[in-house]
Amino acid sequence: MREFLNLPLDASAHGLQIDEMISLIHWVMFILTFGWGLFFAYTLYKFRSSKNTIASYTGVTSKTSTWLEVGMVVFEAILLIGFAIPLWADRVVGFPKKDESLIVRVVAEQFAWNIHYPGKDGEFGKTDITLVTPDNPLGIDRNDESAKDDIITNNQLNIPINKPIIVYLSSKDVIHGFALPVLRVKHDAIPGTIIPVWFKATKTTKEIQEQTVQTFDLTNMPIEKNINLPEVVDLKISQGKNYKNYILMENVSKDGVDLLYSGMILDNDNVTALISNNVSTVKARKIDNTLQTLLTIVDYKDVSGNIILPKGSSLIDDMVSMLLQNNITKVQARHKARLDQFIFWEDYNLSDGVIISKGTTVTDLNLEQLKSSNINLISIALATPTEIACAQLCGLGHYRMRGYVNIQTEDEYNLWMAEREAELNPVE
Ligand SMILES: [Cu+2]
Repeated sequence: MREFLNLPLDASAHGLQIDEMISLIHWVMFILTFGWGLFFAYTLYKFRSSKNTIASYTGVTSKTSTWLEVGMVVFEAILLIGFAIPLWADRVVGFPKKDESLIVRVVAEQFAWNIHYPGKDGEFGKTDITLVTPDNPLGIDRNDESAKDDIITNNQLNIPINKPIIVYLSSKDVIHGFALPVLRVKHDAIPGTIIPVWFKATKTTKEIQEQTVQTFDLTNMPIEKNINLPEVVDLKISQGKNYKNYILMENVSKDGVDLLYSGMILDNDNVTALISNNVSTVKARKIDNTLQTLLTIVDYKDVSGNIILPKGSSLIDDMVSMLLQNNITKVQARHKARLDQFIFWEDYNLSDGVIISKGTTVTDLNLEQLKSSNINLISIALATPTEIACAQLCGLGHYRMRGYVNIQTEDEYNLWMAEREAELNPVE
């Protein structure tokens, strides 16, 4: 069942229990759905109208269905009392000893994770809401004795392996969901409350990365296409119509004064401006957002032969307008490979002597270079397999709310912490 559910990799001490619980619940729900489905079909057959022309006023007299229901209640009670509650109790009561753990504060905000380490003294320094600035997101008071050695990081939680971690979770604005999928941690961050969460990592980020290594065959790259760009039309403007999916292709001027500029979207305000200035026709084109997912595979030049859009460019709105203004209406492009969450897991020597080294982010440009050097099989791994995600829709920028956990060996962690401390007290 665990393989079937395709759960993310597990790198925590308590993850197996959670996964087993999830599997168990899926099994039970599968049996329930299947069982009740069969029962439903049986009753449809048994009480079909051709055999039961007159409604029975006594109904079913056997106790089978009652016992079935009682059995289900007992079964679900066992699941809840026997498995789920003990597991939850372990998470909320069985906290590790503070002096054996690393304690950090995580303060969520739209749209970032602020991490606060207490520093050498183990005491979190004072924070003050009036001191909050973009440079001091937690409003830490550096004049406070215990605040002097505190370390603050943004979207980066470094932790040592095999050591209990206690996170004091809170939020500055709305409810966020602190989620560490590979560590099987998920808890809401609620403004005004501090919620302790604990876990222990059993694999380093590097080890997890190693497990995500996969081979990618460049001959499977998305297929090349001939794309027709949207047509530039003379658009008649009239009151009350919606032109929002149109974009201007020429400046609009009246009596030598520019009213609107090329590239503007014909929203209600712009249309009103046109109408009140008696402009009835404009040059415009439709917006096509699907073009952004494409990359050009040849260079595009203007009439004098200058490259205006090199091979490998994204067909974003401005570029599409520029091509159309140069009377280019068709382009050769392919879909982006969408591998930007991966890094290369080997060094590659290109034919022109350039080396793409292990750890570099996979980009479409790199892939083109590899392809032209006839390297087709590449080895890639997830760049941040241990991410901090927000599990609550907390606003329009919610999808940007990403941090990462860096699970390190104890030595690596101590070194990292020493570097942060040195940054705090630069040697004169
Ligand atoms: Cu959030």
